[in-house]
Amino acid sequence: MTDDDKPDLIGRSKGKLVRTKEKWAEERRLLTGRPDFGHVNRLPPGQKEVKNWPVLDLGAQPDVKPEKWHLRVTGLVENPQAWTLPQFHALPQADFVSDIHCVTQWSRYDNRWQGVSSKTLLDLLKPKAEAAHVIFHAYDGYTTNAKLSVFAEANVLLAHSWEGAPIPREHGGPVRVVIPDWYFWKSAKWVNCLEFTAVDQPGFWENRGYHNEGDPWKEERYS
Ligand SMILES: Nc1nc2c(c(=O)[nH]1)N[C@H]1C(S)=C(S)[C@@H](COP(=O)(O)O)O[C@H]1N2
Ligand SMILES: [Mo]
Repeated sequence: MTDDDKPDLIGRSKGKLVRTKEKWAEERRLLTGRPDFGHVNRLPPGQKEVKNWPVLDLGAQPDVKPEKWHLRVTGLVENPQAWTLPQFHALPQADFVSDIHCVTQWSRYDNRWQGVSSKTLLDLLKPKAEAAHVIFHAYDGYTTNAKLSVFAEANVLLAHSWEGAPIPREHGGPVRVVIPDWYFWKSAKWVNCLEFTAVDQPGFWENRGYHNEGDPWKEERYS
């Protein structure tokens, strides 16, 4: 990023919060030890339903102006591309409804997202045969990783809208990732780069004791 592209950061990085969560991972807090492998219940083990939508991040929220936002693609794809927001809106759009499950125990049902499906992106980008992981990079420096097979799931998208309106800055607007089958730390807010790799690259929380995958039904909270 050039300096001109660097968004303002609103708020201060929450070093204390990061250390608390690292400690929870060490202590293996919140685990019930009763996984729901059959996905029988709507609420995964150890979760509680909330009606509001909590904000969780590292504390410093990048103020990414829509006219400055862009998404780059790097690594193992046949057709690397980059999009501005108008170009992103010109791609085939889709609506999705999914539940959010955060590792800090809250779940929020029936979130209505609009954006571009991972399938549309993958059809355009054409990952090479060696590509096995996607690393998400965000404007606040956050990173997280997913297996390409999980990113390719039919319910995954890069979303610009929630409940019919642009995603607000605090929830990752202009564009965030939504991977409903995994805990929400895998859904990068303020996404600005998709990197396709052969070798896995654990991200911010994965390097601080969180699970490398994060299936809420299996209680994959910590590594
Ligand atoms: N860029 C970025 N994405 C992020 C985070 C972050 O700090 N930075 N936090 C993650 C975590 S830990 C959670 S629980 C969800 C929270 O999303 P929300 O604030 O919209 O609820 O965003 C995830 N994506
Ligand atoms: Mo989180």
